[in-house]
Amino acid sequence: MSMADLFGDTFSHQRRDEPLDAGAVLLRGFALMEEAVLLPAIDMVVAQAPFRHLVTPGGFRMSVGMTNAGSLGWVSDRRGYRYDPVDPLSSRPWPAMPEIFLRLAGAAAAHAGFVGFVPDACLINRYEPGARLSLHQDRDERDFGQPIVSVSLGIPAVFLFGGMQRADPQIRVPLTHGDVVVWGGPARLRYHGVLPLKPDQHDALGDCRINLTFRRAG
Ligand code: MD6
Ligand code: FE
Repeated sequence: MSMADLFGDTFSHQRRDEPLDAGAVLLRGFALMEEAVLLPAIDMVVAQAPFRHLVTPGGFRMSVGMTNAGSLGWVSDRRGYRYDPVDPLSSRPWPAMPEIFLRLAGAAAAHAGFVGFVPDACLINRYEPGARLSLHQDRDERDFGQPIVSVSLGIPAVFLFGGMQRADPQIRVPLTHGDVVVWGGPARLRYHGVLPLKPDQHDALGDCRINLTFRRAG
């Protein structure tokens, strides 16, 4: 008999693993067991480095609010996309990666078969209703052999998961509070995005979705 059978849903948090494709797996509810520690840790980061709407190299204001934790942070401006050790708003280093972030990202990666994942960058995205993330590849990191761990919190979103070419067909993956996607190997450079968020309410996070994406950037 497994632990989940013994303790039922209280301890298993209705966790389920769903392979999305080679190299990508959706761990439903994986972040729920650490929720009580995770949400205050996000608040700590945001208090030091508030969400801001970055501008793309093409001059468009992104609808998603962004901030970072860790020794490197992802930023965009008229000059391009890059990882920067300094928050351009404060001219200070990004807030340190909270212990719980490292623990959660490492555990999810290991569960998906990527043992020893130690992220140096956590991009924190805040979506309000209507916010979206257009189709893109994550290719600003140095080593594509390292996976990405993506944690969804708050109101639901529809994740678009495409192919290696922008024009390839996409599958739509609904993501809800506590879901974790681990993405690496042959999936590492696949195009992906997030559809415009529908208005909704979440008990802990109100009318927004927060996504943490962990990378080994440097
Ligand atoms: C988001 N995520 O879910 C945006 N990138 O809000 C991403 O762009 C992403 O979830 C690479 C791998 C997983 C992701
Ligand atoms: Fe991405």
